[in-house]
Amino acid sequence: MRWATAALAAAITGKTVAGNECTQPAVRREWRVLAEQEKVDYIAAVKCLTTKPSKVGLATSLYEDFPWIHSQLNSNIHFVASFLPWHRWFVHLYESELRGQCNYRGTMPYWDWTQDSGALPSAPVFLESTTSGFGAGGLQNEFQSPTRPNPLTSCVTTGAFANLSLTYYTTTERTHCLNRSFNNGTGSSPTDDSWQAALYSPAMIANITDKSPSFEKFWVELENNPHGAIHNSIGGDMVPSTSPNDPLFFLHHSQVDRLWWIWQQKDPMTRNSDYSGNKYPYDDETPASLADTMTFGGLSTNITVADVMSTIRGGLCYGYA
Ligand SMILES: *[C@@H]1O[C@H](CO)[C@@H](O)[C@H](O)[C@H]1NC(C)=O
Ligand SMILES: *[C@@H]1O[C@H](CO)[C@@H](O)[C@H](O)[C@H]1NC(C)=O
Ligand SMILES: *[C@@H]1O[C@H](CO)[C@@H](O)[C@H](O)[C@H]1NC(C)=O
Ligand SMILES: *[C@@H]1O[C@H](CO)[C@@H](O)[C@H](O)[C@H]1NC(C)=O
Ligand SMILES: *[C@@H]1O[C@H](CO)[C@@H](O)[C@H](O)[C@H]1NC(C)=O
Ligand SMILES: [Cu+2]
Repeated sequence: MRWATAALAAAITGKTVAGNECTQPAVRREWRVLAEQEKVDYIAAVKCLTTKPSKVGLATSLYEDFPWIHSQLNSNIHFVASFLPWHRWFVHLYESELRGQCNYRGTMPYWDWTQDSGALPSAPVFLESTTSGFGAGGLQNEFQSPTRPNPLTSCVTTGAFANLSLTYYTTTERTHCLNRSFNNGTGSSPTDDSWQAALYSPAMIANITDKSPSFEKFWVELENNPHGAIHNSIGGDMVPSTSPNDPLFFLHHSQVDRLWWIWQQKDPMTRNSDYSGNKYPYDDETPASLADTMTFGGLSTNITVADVMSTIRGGLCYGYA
């Protein structure tokens, strides 16, 4: 982490030089430490993506390419070893489009939800500011509208994304509002209470990052527990395979990537190439390898897992503060 601290003052953008060497990694920061203007700029850039044309041949916007592609590839990118590397590059692609298409000058923010465990809906990301907040959860008794196709839909009516209209729901078209309904769990197990707080508490995260000796152990714990709990506790659009419909998806996955980065920083020489597990879902026969190809359906060329094992090599040049 030494270099990240040293570079903090100087680097807003990562610099790469010939040979793809990253000399000055960009620093990704937590949402709540951003200045108000930085939040405004980030959210304006996200909204700008909804006005740019698709890169993958859809009739919808560049913004909607992300949920669509994620959903198309859903079964290849979850419950497999490439869960972390695939999502690392996916978040990087999103950040690159914000910067390249929408003049965003900052870095990808992350949302450290450990700070909100036990009080999820009060997290600052859910503030209702129309310029700097992602809005609160929606209401199920909200008015009927063309974008509310079923009574269980909780349209977000506050914050900067109050009027966001989304086209895709899993692999089908079903135009709908941004749907967000906090899920307090069923109460059937201790972790179901308080928005499954125990699954992403600081203690749980410390346990996962400190006590996972191998990539496989670390990834499985991270994907199944905190990662899944945040998707399920926010509910609505964060649940189906089109979860990148909710702009919070990217702050969530930036945090997931950060936890991997933290785990790697504990022993970079070993962990920047520690990769193992099942290549395909629910298949113990085929082991994953660093040479495996990952595909992004038109958002990017194919890359290998090895390309993204380090955040300061290949096409990547960032770290976290
Ligand atoms: C949503 O649309 C309504 C009606 O057009 C408008 O008054 C409001 O400012 C919009 N909200 C946002 C966050 O764009
Ligand atoms: C969620 O469950 C917890 C624990 O049972 C409870 O303290 C809290 O009040 C509940 N919150 C809501 C909004 O239902
Ligand atoms: C911490 O991790 C160890 C090893 O994975 C596990 O056995 C234990 O149950 C975990 N404790 C908590 C509180 O999650
Ligand atoms: C909104 O989310 C709820 C579950 O959280 C789901 O039952 C409902 O079908 C969703 N609505 C749409 C339009 O996706
Ligand atoms: C990219 O990867 C996909 C899936 O592995 C494969 O079908 C496709 O042929 C690859 N494309 C190129 C240009 O290699
Ligand atoms: Cu995903």
